[in-house]
Amino acid sequence: MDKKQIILELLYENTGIWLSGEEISRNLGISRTAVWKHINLLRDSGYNIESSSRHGHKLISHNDSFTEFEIKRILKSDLFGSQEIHIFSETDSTNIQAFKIASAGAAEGSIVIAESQTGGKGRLGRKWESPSGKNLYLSIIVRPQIPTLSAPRLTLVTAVALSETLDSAGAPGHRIKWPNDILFNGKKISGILTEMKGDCDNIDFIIIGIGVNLNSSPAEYPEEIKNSAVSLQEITGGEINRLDFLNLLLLNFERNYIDFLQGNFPAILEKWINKSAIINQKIKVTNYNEVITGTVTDVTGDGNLIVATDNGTCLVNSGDINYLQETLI
Ligand code: BT5
Repeated sequence: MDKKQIILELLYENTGIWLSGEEISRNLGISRTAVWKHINLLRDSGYNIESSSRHGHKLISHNDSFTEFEIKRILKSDLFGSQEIHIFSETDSTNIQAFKIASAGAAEGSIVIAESQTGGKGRLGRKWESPSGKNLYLSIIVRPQIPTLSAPRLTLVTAVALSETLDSAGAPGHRIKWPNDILFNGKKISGILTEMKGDCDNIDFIIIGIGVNLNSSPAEYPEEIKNSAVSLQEITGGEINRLDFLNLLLLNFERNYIDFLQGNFPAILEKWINKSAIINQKIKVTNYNEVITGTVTDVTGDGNLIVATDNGTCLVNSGDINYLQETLI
């Protein structure tokens, strides 16, 4: 561990208490001038540290930016976040970076986080707006030993983990929208983009990309989505601690993912169906140039929709849906 990290640990152990420069310098075997240098570097990376020539140094707070130290300090999950952690202040897309890292061999449980994305990806070449320093842009690397055809189930597993996290973070009134959105009062708070490397027989890895609007405000979005996006802060009225949210999300994801690997997908799907309230909904499905309208009568064991239309029953396994008669849950 480098000296800066050790000083940080000492400061955390003594949060709110003065720690003399002399004690730190003795502990680390470095000069007091070197201690000041490290303290200043910590300030630059978002730590609010009070210093006095008489008393020494005291940690007051941290500004909520993502650092490996903070993530490791806060995470309670066993696997996710325990492997490689890559943090970018700005990158094209955390999914693109995760894909590169996974291709180079990163283990299951590795994560990629960015403060901002210049090319945040949605599905089908769409864009995910990613204002800086406010939200969560996360990609998780998984390497499940499952048939390739079961891979799309992971989007539903992730949606359930997100939904449980939003329940405890102050937005229990949200709704999962098939296949990969989370809405609150009809506005989008989160989206999931699952990408895979593998062939018909074998999955090499899957990247689960999650974007959640945590502290952004409408002013930070382009005109097209100003009225259709919402953040958790707007819902709860208070600032969201992004590290706490990340911890909760990874814990919920880990629990559901292990459940999924152990063959309990039906129970996860049931939670998904409840939170999507999709059964009996009248919907319009757009899939490239094809549009169908009808009523959802059931959800298959894989999370596909069975839709009764005027021309018979259809199985819907991709596309975008719109509710024709909005029923709030
Ligand atoms: C999604 O696509 O909803 C998947 C979004 C996944 C984003 C994460 S961020 C971390 C990781 N790295 C990436 O590069 N991506 C993932 P889709 O269902 O296609 O929805 C995209 C549409 O949502 C856009 O066309 C906009 O209408 C809308 N949109 C874009 N940004 C938004 C935002 N921040 N909040 C709400 N709606 C947004």
